[in-house]
Amino acid sequence: MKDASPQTTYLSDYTPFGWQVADVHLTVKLAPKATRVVSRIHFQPNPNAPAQDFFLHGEELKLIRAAIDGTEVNPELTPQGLRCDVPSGPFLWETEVEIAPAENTALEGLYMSNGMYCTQCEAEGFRKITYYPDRPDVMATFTVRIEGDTPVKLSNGNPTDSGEGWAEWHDPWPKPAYLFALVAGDLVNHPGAFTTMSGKEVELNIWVRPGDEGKCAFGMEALKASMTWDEEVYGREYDLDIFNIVAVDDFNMGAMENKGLNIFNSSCVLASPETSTDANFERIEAIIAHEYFHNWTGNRITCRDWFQLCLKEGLTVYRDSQFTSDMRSAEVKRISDVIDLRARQFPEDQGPLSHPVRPESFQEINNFYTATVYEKGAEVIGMLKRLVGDEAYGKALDLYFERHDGDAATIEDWLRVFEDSTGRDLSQFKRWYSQSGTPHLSISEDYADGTFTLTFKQETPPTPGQSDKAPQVLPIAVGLLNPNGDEVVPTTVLEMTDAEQSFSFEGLSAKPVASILRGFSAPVVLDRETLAEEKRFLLAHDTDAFNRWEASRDLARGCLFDMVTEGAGPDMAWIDALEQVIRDGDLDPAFRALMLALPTQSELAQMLHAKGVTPDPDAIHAAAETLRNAMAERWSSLLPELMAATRVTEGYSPDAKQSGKRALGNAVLSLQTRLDGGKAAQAQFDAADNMTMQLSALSCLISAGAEDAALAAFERQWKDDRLVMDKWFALQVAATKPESAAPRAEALTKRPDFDWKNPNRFRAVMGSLAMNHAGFHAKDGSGYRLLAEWLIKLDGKNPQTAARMCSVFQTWTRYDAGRQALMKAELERIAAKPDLSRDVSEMVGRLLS
Ligand code: 0A1
Ligand code: ZN
Repeated sequence: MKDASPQTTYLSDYTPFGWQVADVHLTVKLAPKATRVVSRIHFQPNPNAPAQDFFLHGEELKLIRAAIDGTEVNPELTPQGLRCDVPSGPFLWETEVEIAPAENTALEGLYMSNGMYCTQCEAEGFRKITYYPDRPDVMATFTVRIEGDTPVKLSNGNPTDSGEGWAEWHDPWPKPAYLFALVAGDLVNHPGAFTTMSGKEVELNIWVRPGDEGKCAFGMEALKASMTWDEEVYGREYDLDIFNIVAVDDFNMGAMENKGLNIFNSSCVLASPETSTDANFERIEAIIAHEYFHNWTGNRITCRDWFQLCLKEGLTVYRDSQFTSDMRSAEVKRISDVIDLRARQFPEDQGPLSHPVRPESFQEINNFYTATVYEKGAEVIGMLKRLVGDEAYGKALDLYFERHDGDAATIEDWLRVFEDSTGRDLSQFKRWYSQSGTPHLSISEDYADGTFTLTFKQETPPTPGQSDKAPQVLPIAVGLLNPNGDEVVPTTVLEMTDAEQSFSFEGLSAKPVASILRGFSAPVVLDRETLAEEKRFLLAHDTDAFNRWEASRDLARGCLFDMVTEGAGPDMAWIDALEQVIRDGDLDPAFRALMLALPTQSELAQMLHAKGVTPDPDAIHAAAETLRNAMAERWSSLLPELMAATRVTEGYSPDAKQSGKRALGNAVLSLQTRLDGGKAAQAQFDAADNMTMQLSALSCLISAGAEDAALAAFERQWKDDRLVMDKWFALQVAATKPESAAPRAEALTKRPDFDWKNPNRFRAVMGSLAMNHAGFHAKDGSGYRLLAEWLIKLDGKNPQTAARMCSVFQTWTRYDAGRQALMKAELERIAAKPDLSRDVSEMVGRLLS
């Protein structure tokens, strides 16, 4: 268990470490219950640091021996590390510690997953491996000797030597300890090779458990594509002789960018058509790219301290989204990213967990690997690029790599690069990093004498710890259409800096229709009272794909709002307007599939709350069902036609073209299921030869309540495949009717294969429960209760994953008094758990504050 009295760390308290580390030499003698780690570290005084005690982080370590320049010393031990008197000049520090990887269920530090040794050191896990200044601004070269009887032994950098029972690695690039990695086990590799732009040969490997070799080919191609893309678009070349990826089954997050040795949650790298959906393939491609891109944005240039996390994460997410846009459809990627931002980041920014993209304090840094740091952090970079232009962005990035290679940098460094290379003053722009909350943007329009004027007002509601907000720089991309649908003003980026600001367009022959915030050019909530007729016009004519989608989404939101609040019926005018888009065979099927999805029920709850209506999850669910039934009935003759048109006849490929067709076909299947009770879905399930078709058919059957036979067949077919069974666990809870969600989740937890210590399996059941909006918010509190019970249980084993899942309660103050009381009681029950981890304690504290 971690420290019982949580301490807060502040950005403003930053002080450099008093010593520099010249090099680190580690010998790791592996044994499940008693691994010995011998460290030899050359320290020298840091001339740029104030005087301080020599303190090294270390947690849950058994110190066997410590020595300075060969003489044994007796440091003072605390639960967080050790303090020791040291010479005033350079010295050699040596320790030997003992750790027990087999008993490490927190999956942080050195642990075991299915008999394999692996590490996770970001953010502060290295201190569970040995005593060290475990902070990102201490960078050193590492030499690692691994001893043990496993056939494969890997670490960072290049392999230097090996023999019977040992292997040595050397990483020539100075790095912080959070990028350290070690893997050892009975692994097999899927090999590959890459020639870099300067002609260097790089050996590539994806290491997996025997049996998984057949699921590596796609990941390998994605890796090569990422390496090529980073050379072509950012001029970044790989810098070691070897690049290894390892798949592990027990992992708290998606993947980790350790230098030269990326470690992946197996769900984020293993892929085959039979076991992975199109969405899995796309995600795997993006995560492989993300981790690879970190080699420059994160590793070569790292962060000075953990408050600067967005420096590497925002930029790397931005880079991976550019990559996906280039590999697939930029428009579809943008719409998907905004759906995700609104689903995950907006609730965070608009609730008790709201924090700036660069937080100013934390108790447990692992709680800040959030959608705000990652996804809003990437939006901020997108805005910067929109403001300075593509060419200036490219030049600024060149300067960033040139100026800061080898540095542990800050957001100030990042912005200074843009200021120096463009001559812009970015002091106001910097508020995007310090001010939390989502700005609301309202608009009024005026047309007179050929001049069209748009007046914008921005306002950010208060967030925890920030009651007053200053105006932010907003790039607002606008285009104007004339009444017959032709574009008269192409996309123009207006730069808003004041709380209220007007922009005029002259020389127009008629009042135009404005398409505002094209491409979602700034992460704001648009408060715009537009007539439904104008939205339908944009849905039909906008040249900007994002705004075309947004117009339809807005109509759907408005319709559901009226259904919930006024008992109105479905908006048939919207359904008919949408039909024109869905029928348009010239449009990308992936785009049409996105057009068919309704706003999520959680998004509707947020909208109702923002408009002063207490959201009723059951009423929202009922309205969404009624609307989807109406769509199905209205299009009853169109649906079979569309399904036929999306049929893929050639062999399976996860590429954008085929997966777009399947996405549209499956969106149509879910409507068709409402008409035929699951007949078409059952036929698709029986005939499916890939997971995309099999799983979407199963999902339809579950929604229709006709799933028993298919669920059993699926289980028989896939019971030995852990990742596929995660889907089976998840879907039953996510797609079932609300009243069954909690009972079903509870029943699944009683199965022997509910291995709750595996984060993927835990999330499959509990994460899906939270995704079933009306199910989680069941009026009797059964959803809240079940989740809280399991979070309490998980906290004792894996605080990080438990803490991250506490965020499902982040919207608790939106709901009615009864539900609020139930959720509050569960949060208080969690808070009262004896020995609660620092991770969960911080989350629950913030949720209740
Ligand atoms: N840096 C990784 C994410 C990551 C963060 C923390 C982890 O353990 C606490 C693991 C992975 C990334 O952005 O991909
Ligand atoms: Zn990352």
